[in-house]
Amino acid sequence: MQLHIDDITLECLQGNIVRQDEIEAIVNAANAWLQTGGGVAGAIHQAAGPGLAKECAAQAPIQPGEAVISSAHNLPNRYVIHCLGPVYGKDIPEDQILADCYTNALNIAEQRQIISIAFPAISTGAFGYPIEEATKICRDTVKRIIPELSSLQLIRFVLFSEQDLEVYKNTFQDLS
Ligand code: AR6
Repeated sequence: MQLHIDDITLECLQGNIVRQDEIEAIVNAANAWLQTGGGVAGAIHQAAGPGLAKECAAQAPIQPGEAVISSAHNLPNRYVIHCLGPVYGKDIPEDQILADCYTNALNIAEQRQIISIAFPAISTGAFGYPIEEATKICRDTVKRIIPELSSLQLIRFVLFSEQDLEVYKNTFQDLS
């Protein structure tokens, strides 16, 4: 699914975050220590190689809602932007913290004049955020920030499962 708002293209597709070859920056659903883990963090660190964890160690730990940027090492991308999402029911207020992840990641991308970024569904795996609620926060946050973007041209949402893609498609179609 593709949407065009102002000069920005929004895409929702099913796939693997480490296979977004033409995207300049991919976003990691990180842990506070910016080390490997399960899900997205495991896939990103495995594909990037050990240099990623080494580079990231100096910036850790990060707080829920925070985002930091690193190079992408052996990944096909130029950068990885690492976001620590809220643990659902624990990091309060989780909606604000999740919104901060998207805002901070997009602001860092703008500062670096990045033109394309791909997000996974932050916090909706090990951190337990219900996908429908998380997707609405993602949509509303991106909608709010779009008028401020000048460098980014493509924002892609990469969903691992077909069901999650359906939720994204249904939620984002409200924007068109
Ligand atoms: N590509 C795209 N999406 C993926 C991939 C992938 N390769 N793998 C999983 N997903 P999660 P969180 C989906 O758990 O909830 C880690 O262990 C997955 O189906 O990666 O923010 C870290 O070390 C889900 O919808 O991130 C942290 O401790 C979404 O990506 C913790 O998990 C996010 O799932 C972070 O938890």
